[in-house]
Amino acid sequence: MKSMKAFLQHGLMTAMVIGITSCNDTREEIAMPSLDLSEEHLIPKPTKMVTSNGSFRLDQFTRIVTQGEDERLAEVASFLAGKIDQKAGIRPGVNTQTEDEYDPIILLRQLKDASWANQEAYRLTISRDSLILEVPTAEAAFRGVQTIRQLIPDVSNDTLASHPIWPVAAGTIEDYPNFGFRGSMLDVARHFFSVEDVKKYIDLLAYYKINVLHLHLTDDQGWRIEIKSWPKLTEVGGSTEVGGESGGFFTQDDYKDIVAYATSHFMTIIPEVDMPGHTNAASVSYPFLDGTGKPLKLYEGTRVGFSTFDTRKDTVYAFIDDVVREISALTPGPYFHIGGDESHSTKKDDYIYFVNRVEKIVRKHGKTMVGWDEIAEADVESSSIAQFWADAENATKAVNKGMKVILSPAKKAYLDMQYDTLSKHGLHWAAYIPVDTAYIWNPETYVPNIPKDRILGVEAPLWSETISNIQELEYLAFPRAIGYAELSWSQEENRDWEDFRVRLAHQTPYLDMMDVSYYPSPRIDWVKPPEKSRQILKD
Ligand code: TNX
Repeated sequence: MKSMKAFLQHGLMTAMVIGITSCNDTREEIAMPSLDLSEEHLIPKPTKMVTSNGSFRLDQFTRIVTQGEDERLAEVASFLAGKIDQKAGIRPGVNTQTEDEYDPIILLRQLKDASWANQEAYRLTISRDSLILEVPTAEAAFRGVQTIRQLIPDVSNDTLASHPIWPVAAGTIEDYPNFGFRGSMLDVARHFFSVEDVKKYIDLLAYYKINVLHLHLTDDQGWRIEIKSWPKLTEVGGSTEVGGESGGFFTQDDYKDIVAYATSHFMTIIPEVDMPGHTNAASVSYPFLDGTGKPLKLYEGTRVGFSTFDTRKDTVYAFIDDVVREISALTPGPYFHIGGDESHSTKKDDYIYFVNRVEKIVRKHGKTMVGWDEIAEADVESSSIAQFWADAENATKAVNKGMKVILSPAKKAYLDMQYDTLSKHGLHWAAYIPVDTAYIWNPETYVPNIPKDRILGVEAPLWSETISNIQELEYLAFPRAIGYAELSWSQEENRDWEDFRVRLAHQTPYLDMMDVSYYPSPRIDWVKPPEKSRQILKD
């Protein structure tokens, strides 16, 4: 009964395609249902989809095969096998010997021709016996695999054959990202979050094709990354957090673990050491860094703008050189974020001098400098990147200097803003940001006069003054982060709030399977997860 209901939920059988499979030496005729690919609740919305009749047979006989020279393709195939297991309870073999030529296959094929729109572009061709994912790179395969995961029904159909089958809608998908940079930021400084918390956040973001995680590692309230040459940063500066709780920090091994996990999800980690303001925790640990001359003590409040490094001391730059060197050596991604925001206690000349000097240090260690939009006031190189959060004039200044910008407008993209006046967590200094407001804006035109090719992408920051555990993190990040994923991946003409809100409503089986404490916004008609996926969870 249950599975029949699920079957009807998933799509009506409008055409029958007869196939033959072997099952324990007996041949079974399987009539695969015709499902409508365009009705699937994919997020982000793909660039182009064409429906064809029928569906792919995902079942215990399905195997995954890889073709192509990129070594990481097999890694992506194993990732997919694991996720199919998590969702359906069957684990396809990867590159196993052919058992039966009638077995359905998922083929990940690398095609290195010039016709690809982009290094993350992929093409999916889904028919009864094969699901073919064609890609230029393993990275693109990883993005396409997220689409495959979303296409697999939450419950099996147990009436098509004597074994369960998960029919995947047939047709073709051609897809590529709107922006190459699709990010979120997590503030682990105001409140510390564990390696496990960060990994779970990576899991959730990667499912929606986010490919950048920026970690705000230091602030007035805490220094959260071990620096071997300056051990007091974490011993002293890592000991507290907002509200007087006990703080914490990542050892270098922890950080390596996070970086490796991100890499296995084709995600770039951007480390941020916020300077010359937001530096109280560093200055309490090593008072020579301080430029305020005021008494120093650990800080557990939420004010900003009271701290600064001494920008005219060479020893301060020697210290920064060590910090940038140690973190850069552990970071495979191209970026190092120097913060640079809200330096209200730094004189303007000192601020400019500081940013110019730190930029050279970042370059010396092989990284591209990123900073909050205020850095555009300094004489920065055109290859550096400004992250627009508050001041559109700064963003324009940056573009006029030839720099690219990351869009994180606080009024639209700040995950720490409350949904409304009733929100349990969050701030509202920039705006209340309900789920629709978060989605209904165009990064392409939000800042007037910035051409699209100057926009690196979109990043949604999650500041942690008001959240101290993973449930609270999830409450603010979800479901809004899912909307930012679509804003940064899907082309403008494919984005539509009414269409999105229906697809978002159908994310509940996934979010529940992942035990995500999302905010159940009343603006969404949430779909409850089917019984069977709850059952799998319990097993
Ligand atoms: C502004 S955004 C800040 C952060 C706060 C955040 C709270 C930015 C560059 N600076 O220090 O945590 O507001 O929403």
